[in-house]
Amino acid sequence: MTKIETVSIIYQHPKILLGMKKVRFGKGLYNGFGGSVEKDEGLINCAIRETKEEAGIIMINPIEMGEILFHFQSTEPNHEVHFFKSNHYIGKPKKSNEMKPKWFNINKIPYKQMWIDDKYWLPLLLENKFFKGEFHLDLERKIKAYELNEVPIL
Ligand code: 6OG
Repeated sequence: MTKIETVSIIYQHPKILLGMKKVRFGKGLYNGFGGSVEKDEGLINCAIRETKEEAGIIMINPIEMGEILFHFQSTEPNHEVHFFKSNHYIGKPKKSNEMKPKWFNINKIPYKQMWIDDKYWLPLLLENKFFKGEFHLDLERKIKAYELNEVPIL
């Protein structure tokens, strides 16, 4: 089984908006906003809905920058994650039950408190590069193997 999910990063140079995840998968880590795509919902609609639910803001013109397939050594299903970037939004970021939003300067991204894969794809996203990849994580959620490539267009 494969779960299809989105992650959205708000980028207003020189800052990005991340959220501290308070529940479930990735609890205690900063990540973009997102979650699983619902039945009959497109990727972009999922990205917008999840960001609204988790950070209270409406993303304007999110762009899909990358796609990564994650394999886990546990019973966790594979995650096919689609990464979006948006430079504009409506509203004011506020905390929800799932996430506590916080701005970070791009020179001070808290990679040590993020998923191990983030330091590979996030710099590409911030440089406006499209990417596609696959990561295999072990039981300690360290990287066993990975492949990540820039692609001309997704
Ligand atoms: P819920 O299923 O709790 O949302 N996600 C990942 N993000 C990163 N950086 N690395 C991963 O694999 C991920 N696997 C899933 C997708 C889970 C959220 O976490 C993202 C969703 O936004 C190592 O609703």
